[in-house]
Amino acid sequence: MATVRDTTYDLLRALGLTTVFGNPGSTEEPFLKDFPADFRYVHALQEASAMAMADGYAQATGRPAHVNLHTAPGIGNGMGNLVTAWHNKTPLIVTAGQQTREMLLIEPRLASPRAVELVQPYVKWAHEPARAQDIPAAFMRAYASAVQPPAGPVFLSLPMDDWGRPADPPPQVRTVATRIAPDPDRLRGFAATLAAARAPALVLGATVDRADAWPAAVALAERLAAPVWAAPAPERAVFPEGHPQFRGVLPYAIGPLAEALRGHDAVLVVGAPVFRYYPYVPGDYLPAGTQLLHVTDDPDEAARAPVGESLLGDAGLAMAGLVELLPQADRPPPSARDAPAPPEATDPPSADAVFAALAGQWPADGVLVQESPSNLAALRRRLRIDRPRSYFTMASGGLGFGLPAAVGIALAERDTGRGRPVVAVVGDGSFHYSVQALWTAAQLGLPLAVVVPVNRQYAILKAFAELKHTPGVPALDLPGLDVTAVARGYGCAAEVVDSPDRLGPALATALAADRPTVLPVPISSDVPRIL
Ligand SMILES: Cc1ncc(C[n+]2csc(CCOP(=O)(O)OP(=O)(O)O)c2C)c(N)n1
Repeated sequence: MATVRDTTYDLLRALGLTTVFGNPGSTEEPFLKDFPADFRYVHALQEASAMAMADGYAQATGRPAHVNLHTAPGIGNGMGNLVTAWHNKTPLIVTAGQQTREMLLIEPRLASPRAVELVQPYVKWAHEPARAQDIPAAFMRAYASAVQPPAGPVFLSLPMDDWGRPADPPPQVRTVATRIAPDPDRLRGFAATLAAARAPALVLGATVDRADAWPAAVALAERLAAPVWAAPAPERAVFPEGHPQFRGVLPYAIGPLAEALRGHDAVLVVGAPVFRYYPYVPGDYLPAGTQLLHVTDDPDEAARAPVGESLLGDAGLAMAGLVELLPQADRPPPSARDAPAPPEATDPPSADAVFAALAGQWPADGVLVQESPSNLAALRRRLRIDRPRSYFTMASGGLGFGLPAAVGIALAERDTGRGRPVVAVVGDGSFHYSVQALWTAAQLGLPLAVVVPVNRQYAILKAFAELKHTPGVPALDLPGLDVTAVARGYGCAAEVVDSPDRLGPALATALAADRPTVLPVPISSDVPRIL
């Protein structure tokens, strides 16, 4: 007779979920026992890394991923990157073992008495099945919930004694839609506003990339002859950044953002919150006389926008619909941005000079994973992303995502056969939050290159302290860290790159290797301004 475990593994097979990211414990062993040969366990040394690897893998494959963690303490370790997965809108099925049902009442060691509350509010659905036999159908429901818009993580708490119980007949393997079409009447209204605008602008968010909607975005921008910005702090690239109409990323503060949009009578925001702000710089949300139109597939995002008119719908369907409804604008398109001036040569080099060298050697099909807080503006100014699904960072502001996410993305590049080179740029502070992901990359033999700009400080926090007039904050310097030794300890190749000229050859060697390579690059300790 089939057990709950047999039926669950069959369902996971049918759903294409044969990779499990995780870190095992006693409460997971009954699920993992006799681990089937057609499944793969991606072993992370800590749950924060398991969660972000699964996130990166899901984003890069465009499919949900399964991450199996230890009961309450394991979930606790993974929580920071669960927050990030929620903001990234990544469909993750997070499962954790639970103590034996027989003992739950008396709360034995490793019981998670309020397991479904622990993960709140960063899941779309959390459940501990009332009966062992409900586990397979709960997986089916978890899958359907995770992938529907807005996609996101879901959680199942699974008592360890359930797996050997006799199963009910298997649940139906169901499908659900992952795109929602916009209301056609309201879309016509949006088109009429845009057609009547004198100087419209387009602001695009990460959902455009998630929805594979770059072609629709380019068609719409060209139809409107409008400038295009990326919405503030975007976690994905959204538009060909070398396109003459692309203006860069909007500032992430209220006053400066409104200032950047001055002169536009209609602003269409697609696939982003309105807006993702960070430092509080008061001001009007929009310049006087600017009307904002908002397309999102997330009802909560639509509800919390402080200004504008919102329309629910898929970014790609909405933009393609607008292209059909709009006449070709008869104004000249905006002219291209100036290329940045060559960097100044200093010793040690500026981050700007290092990123200029990186841009000069960038592989055409390269994938950039970024967690380099104070130097982000320099990186994005120098290195223009021109292809979809080629830039990833976290939407949340939580460190410890970039390095493990890059491992998951590099694994996805190998599994899908695309084989694109993956380069992570991770600050020397950010590097340490989920550093053990390097071991998984080494075990998997992934040719991941990790460039670490070493400024020996939390520079962005110094910039924030200056902006907010909070002098004397402790713990903003990072002496005594040996990135090379740490990387080698986890099985990576590592080599200090002490001049920008040497970055190109070092990168080429790293990307041709059969294991990950960490490249610390000493940079100047100048603190870039936060805005
Ligand atoms: C989980 C988490 N802990 C702490 C912070 C606060 N924080 C934001 S940026 C930062 C420093 C990052 O340092 P580094 O990676 O060296 O980059 P730099 O600012 O020097 O460019 C810290 C500690 C955070 N964002 N997330």
